[in-house]
Amino acid sequence: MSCDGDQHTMQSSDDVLPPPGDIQVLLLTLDSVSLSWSSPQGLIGPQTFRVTWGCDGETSSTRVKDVYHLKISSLRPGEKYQFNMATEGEDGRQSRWVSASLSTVVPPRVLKIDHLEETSFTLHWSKAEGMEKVPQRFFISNCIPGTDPLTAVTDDCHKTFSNLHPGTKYTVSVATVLSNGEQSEPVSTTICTLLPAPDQLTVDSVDTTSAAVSWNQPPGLDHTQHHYQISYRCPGIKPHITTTSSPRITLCDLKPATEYSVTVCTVLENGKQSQLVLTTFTTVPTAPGQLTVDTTSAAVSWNQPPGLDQTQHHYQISYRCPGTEPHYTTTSSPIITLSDLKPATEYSVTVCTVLENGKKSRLVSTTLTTILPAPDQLTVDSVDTTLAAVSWIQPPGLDQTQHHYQISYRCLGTEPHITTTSSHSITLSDLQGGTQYSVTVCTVLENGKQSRLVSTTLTTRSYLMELLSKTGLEDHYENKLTLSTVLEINADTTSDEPLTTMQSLPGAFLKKLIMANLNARSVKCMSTDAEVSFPGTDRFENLKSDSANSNVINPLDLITSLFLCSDGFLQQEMVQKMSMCQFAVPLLLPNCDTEQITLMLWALRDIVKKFRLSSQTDTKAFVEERVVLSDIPMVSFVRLGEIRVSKSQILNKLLSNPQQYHDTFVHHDMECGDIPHRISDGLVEISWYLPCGNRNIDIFTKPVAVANLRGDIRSFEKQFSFLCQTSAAVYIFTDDLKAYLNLLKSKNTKAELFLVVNSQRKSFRVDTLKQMITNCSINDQNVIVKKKKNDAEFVKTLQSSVGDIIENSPDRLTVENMTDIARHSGILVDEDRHDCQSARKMADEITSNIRETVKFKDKQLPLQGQIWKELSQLEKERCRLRKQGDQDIEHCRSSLKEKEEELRKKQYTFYMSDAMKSFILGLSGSGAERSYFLKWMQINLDNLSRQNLSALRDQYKDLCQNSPEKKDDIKDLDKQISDCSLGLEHFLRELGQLYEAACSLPEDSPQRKQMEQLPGLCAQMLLDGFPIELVDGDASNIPLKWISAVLTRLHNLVDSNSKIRVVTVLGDQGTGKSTLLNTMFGVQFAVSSGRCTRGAFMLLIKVNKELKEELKCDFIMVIDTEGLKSPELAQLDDSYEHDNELATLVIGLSDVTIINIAMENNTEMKDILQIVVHAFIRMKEVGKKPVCHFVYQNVSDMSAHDNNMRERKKLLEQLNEMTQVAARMEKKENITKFTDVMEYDPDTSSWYIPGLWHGTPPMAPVNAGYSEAVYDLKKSLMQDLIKCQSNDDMTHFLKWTESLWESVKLDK
Ligand SMILES: Nc1nc2c(ncn2[C@@H]2O[C@H](COP(=O)(O)OP(=O)(O)O)[C@@H](O)[C@H]2O)c(=O)[nH]1
Ligand SMILES: [Mg+2]
Repeated sequence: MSCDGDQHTMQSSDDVLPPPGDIQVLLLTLDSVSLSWSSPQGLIGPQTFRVTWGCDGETSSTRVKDVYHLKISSLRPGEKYQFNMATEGEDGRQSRWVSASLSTVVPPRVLKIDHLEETSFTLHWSKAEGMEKVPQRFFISNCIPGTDPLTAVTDDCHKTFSNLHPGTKYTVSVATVLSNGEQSEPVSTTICTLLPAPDQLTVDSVDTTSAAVSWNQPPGLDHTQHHYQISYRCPGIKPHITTTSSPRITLCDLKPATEYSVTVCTVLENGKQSQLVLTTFTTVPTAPGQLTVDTTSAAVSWNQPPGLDQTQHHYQISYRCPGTEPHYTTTSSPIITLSDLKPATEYSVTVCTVLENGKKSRLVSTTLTTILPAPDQLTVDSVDTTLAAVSWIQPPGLDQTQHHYQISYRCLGTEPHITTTSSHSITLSDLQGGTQYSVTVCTVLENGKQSRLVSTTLTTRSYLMELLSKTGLEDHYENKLTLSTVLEINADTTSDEPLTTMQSLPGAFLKKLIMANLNARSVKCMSTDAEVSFPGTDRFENLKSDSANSNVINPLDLITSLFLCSDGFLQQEMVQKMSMCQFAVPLLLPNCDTEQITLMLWALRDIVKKFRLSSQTDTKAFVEERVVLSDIPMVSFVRLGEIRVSKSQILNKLLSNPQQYHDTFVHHDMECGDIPHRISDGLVEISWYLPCGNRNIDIFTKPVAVANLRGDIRSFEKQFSFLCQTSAAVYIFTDDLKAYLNLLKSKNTKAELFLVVNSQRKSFRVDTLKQMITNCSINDQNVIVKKKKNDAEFVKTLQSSVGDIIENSPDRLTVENMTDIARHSGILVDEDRHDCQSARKMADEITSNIRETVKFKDKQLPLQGQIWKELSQLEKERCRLRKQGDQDIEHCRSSLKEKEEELRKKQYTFYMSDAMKSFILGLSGSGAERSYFLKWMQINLDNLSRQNLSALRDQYKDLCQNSPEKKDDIKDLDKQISDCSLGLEHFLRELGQLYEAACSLPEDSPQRKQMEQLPGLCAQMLLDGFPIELVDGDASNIPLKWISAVLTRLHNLVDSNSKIRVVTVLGDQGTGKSTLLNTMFGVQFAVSSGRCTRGAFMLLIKVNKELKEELKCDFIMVIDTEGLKSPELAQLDDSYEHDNELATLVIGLSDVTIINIAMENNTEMKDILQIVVHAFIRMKEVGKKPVCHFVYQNVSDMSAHDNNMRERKKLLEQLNEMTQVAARMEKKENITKFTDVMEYDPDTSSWYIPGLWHGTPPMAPVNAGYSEAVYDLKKSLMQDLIKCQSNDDMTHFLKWTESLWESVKLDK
């Protein structure tokens, strides 16, 4: 509390001392005041001051020393006082007075608000304490902050303010004013007027999910900015809050049949809120609602009306669709499922509540529309390359409703095709092969209403898969056809039934191909047209239909699909036979599905070709080469765009020797050649032209390989660029010059490019040709123009062009060396498969160490050498005791036995050689790897001996033919050849000797145990179709222990199902015995002109399940003999005896024996027969009577059979004579004629087979007549086998072999 005071300085008469400084009021109360001052100017040290105060003439005084403040009490309140002050000196001197005045006035207290209203309030206060009696008034100021104050003066202690703004803050201050005009400090307070709440809150309307609420604007707010805040909630839910500036609101999204409370308040701009006003309402229960609607049924539900919890009631429902009478039904629960509705129809449904007394509520209603059902169970029934059949089931409930279906189908990235049908299925046509389609179907009503879509996907068959399934090869796409299944004897083997199904085509093709039949490519189904054209039908009807096309296949497609479905070994066999037929063979095999291309190196690897260069003509020397290893230049022929001429036919003419045309390549004019190929485009075939050394015959004097790409190079760029990099020249056939200028432009090519164009075409223009030549930088000389209709001149031109290329091609690439380029171009190489590679490594490991064959055999295959020969002789001697002289028999035998045992021991001093260890390891591989290993061994060894032996063989042949009298030289050469030759059989022989030697060891010796696995390996080889040596012709012995162990293992391996029939061929060396068997059975006995191994090889052919019954056997054992020689040569050593033994043994073993006689070697025939008769007589002894066939080879005369009737008669007479002589020798007087010892009918058992080659080798294909004649013989053999009585299995065969061999050894 303070009061104002005024200070002023009073002048004194004596102005020596300075007065005190300014006086200040420190504190002022009703009856006291505290003053302070500062020390006088210029004075230092303690001072004394005199202070006087007074009012109304009444004064008081005091003196203070050394302080500068003073509290004065006991003043009267509300009075004005004068204060004076002076500095007093010690000497009594005094400064002048300074003075100040002030009043003891106090403001009012206890301010209180009363009657606060929206626009008014009353302020109360009390007089200051102690001033109750003092006459006073009050000064009041009232203001809204920020505005000018309103002032008033009052005597009362209260004041009422009115006409205020609602909800507004007012500051009111009050000060005391004394009658003398003195005014106290004001005291103030702040008051807020009330804000009015909304008035008359009303619920205007309530619905199921909304309600409208309104109110009046509260009074006094006309001029005040404001809005309203609404909050509403139902029990258990947080309130929703919203605002509005108008005095009404519609609340939405409410729950039906729920009580809501709503509050509203006014809100000012400053956020001040009025009191809340509240109301409640309950939303209306919902009308019936739809739960689910289906095609023929609908579930409808509603809320139980409020308030009926305790009252028995149910509901009545009525529903109808337009134009029908309503259905009525009742339910006690607030849900019902209406069924048997019509699909896609609008229904109206009404529900009312019914009380027990029958009183009904008002109706609530709703409508619903049943769904249009979509087609059911959409199924893809069948798919082929361009067609797909799709079907579905008519959806339920549409029986009475007119409707159809809309089908839409598309493949990725194309516009959908849309079509409609009224049936429940459709066949989509014009699809693309090997493509995925999505298909959707929906139901459509007459009014256009559509159901939801049902969809499915389908993938059309690829052309490849289509073809494979048509030809029954589908399963073999993954699971490749194997050679041994193809070679199996089955019902078709000798059947000549016409082919009726596509599925029979691959089998028929293979059957013919395996027999090297030139007509293999012409296999086709019997024409179905013939069947249906019975009299009366229109013969020309068939001309229109295209149906014949479904049952035919282009030979090229058949070949391609078979190669795609065959394993490496069958591929090799196919290639082998195709090449014998002079068919082109696949070099690059395409798979049009996977778009992979394979270089067929492995498949081609077994082709060995002979040819003679003109320089060799005089010496009769020739070149024999494995074609994939020889650097024969290759020329390729490709096509750009569509062309008129048949490129393949031109090539055939190009390659055909003048005297005889041959279809090397399949072409348009061949049977079925006009059927479009589906899967063979992209195929590159290869064929070789090889000279025979006769200039009058040879088209080219040096060998050349010709490659032919099927299809347009624009689609097969990979193949094209491969050919450009591997060929010496590429001939591009094109008719349309304009179109493809750019394709050749950027070609990276090593080959010389030739353009072959047809000036016969209308589109031919010289200027375009010129432009193309310059554009593609093709040499002017390298354009070959076909100028005439006739091909002859054109072919000549091509031939001379190719001839030039052959002469001048420096870089030549072997097929083997094409692999890098292939891999580089993204072309697979068939030999890259792991099992082939690992097998090759193992084989190479063995054969790469072979430097000199003789040394290698001594070192690595020591058991079969001299020791084994000695052993064999000892064994025979022990039986025959020819050299015994006059020694005691028993003593002699046991000493021989001792010697034998010593030799066995000696055998065992050789540890198993490295080569044999590796060989056994290779044989122990699994499945394909083992077969690859054996094949690689054969290939490698064959390559080696070709190098080593060719010269020796040449000499041998020369000597035999030209100077047979030089017997010693021949004998010497024979030994050399024998020593130098090294084949798989030598390794197998060594296996046998290892085993036999181990057999003489104690049973539990580890070495013996180790060898016990060997027979199993060899048995497996037999099952795999490899030939195994039965008689070692070099030692002229059978390793009996070994053979019996192998056959016993085999017997176990096939679960004792090892009944066998034996077919044997016997005949002079080089008369085509092996070729005959290979042609007949598709087997691979070694074929060679100068081979000098001797002995007998056996090989197993499976009999198919179906035929086992009829043939009464599981296998056919084929025995090929080698090295039977004419007696003069044989007598050089003891080989005559050997041959005799061999013949006896094999005839004894066989059910059917083929005596093979080359017609030109007629004179030698009887010598062989002599042996045979002896053997047969011995057979008679053991109760066996084999069938015998005489096969005369190289007889192509049609009348051979008739012409030779006399010959046959003579032969039979001679045979009978021989038989009698032999019978006498064998002391079998009851035997008088040949037919006593064997089944022989001179007419049916004689075969005249034309020569193998049709034309001049090496370009001659196999004579179709040869193949057919061999086939006839085969059929006859099969009949013999069926008639055969015996029922022997492998163990019988073994016993037979043993006892036969015993008897052979005993023979003197
Ligand atoms: N010219 C001609 N050669 C044949 C005939 N049969 C086989 N050859 C060939 O004669 C050679 C020897 O054939 P091969 O079957 O090994 O006779 P093998 O010693 O009796 O087994 C092979 O080069 C055959 O291609 C034929 O009928 N005519
Ligand atoms: Mg042979």
